[in-house]
Amino acid sequence: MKAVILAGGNGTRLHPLTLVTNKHLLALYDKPIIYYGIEKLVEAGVDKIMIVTSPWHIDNFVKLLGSGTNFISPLTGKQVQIVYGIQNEPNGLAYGLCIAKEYVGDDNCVFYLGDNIFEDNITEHIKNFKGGTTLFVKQVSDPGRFGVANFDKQGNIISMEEKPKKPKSNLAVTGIYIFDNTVFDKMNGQKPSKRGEYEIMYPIKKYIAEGKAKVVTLKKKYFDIGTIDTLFEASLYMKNKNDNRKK
Ligand code: TTP
Repeated sequence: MKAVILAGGNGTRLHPLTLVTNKHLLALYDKPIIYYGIEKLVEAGVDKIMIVTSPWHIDNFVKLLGSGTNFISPLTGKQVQIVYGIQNEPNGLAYGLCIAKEYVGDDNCVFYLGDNIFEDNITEHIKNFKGGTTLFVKQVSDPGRFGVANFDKQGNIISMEEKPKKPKSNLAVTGIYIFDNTVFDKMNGQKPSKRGEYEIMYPIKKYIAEGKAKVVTLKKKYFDIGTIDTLFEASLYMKNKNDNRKK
């Protein structure tokens, strides 16, 4: 399966670290943030990736990752293919995904926000994907800051709430999604939201209305690198993991 990694955005909460560079190029312990996502997707069987970023930072991504030379697919034993897309303005996740429309073509795709760090192995979920959308949720202590999905015992999503005041569960929607090819049609005619962004919730709500949205709960460690504190916390976690491996 192909993947589209979003690596644009403003990174305002990480100022001044992101005043002259892109959040996904910052160090998380011993690697740039973008490496972690690529490695997890490659582990899960993805061997073609489009990285969508801003015109100001694309040159640095190309210098760092090139055509994917440092990443070998465990399935094919061949180099992973990395290509690039440009999002002129950080005008929303759905807009970023639309840039990859031609690239994805008739395939399904994993859509991944490059500042998400996760440890679960998602190989089976990609292999067994049967269409619709799969969202990955994670237990958090403050679900009111996130999108929260309400779902039945089979994992079918019934409804979704953005930053709910009274969350019905503590399972937050993360930045890892699998979409079938209809996601692009589902974004047709979309207008920017009140905050001026093309929201990824727009196509997701259509999948929910069709009864084609499922959730998978992540069990292992997960970080969303938005702030200096989460960047520091995730770096420390990776250092401890690395130290324990050496023992
Ligand atoms: P956010 O964390 O919502 O935004 P941000 O990274 O710009 O940070 P801040 O809120 O501090 O300004 O972005 C989530 C992910 O999506 C992140 O990996 C950046 C990416 N992104 C894009 O690539 N394009 C976009 O238009 C937006 C809004 C985000």
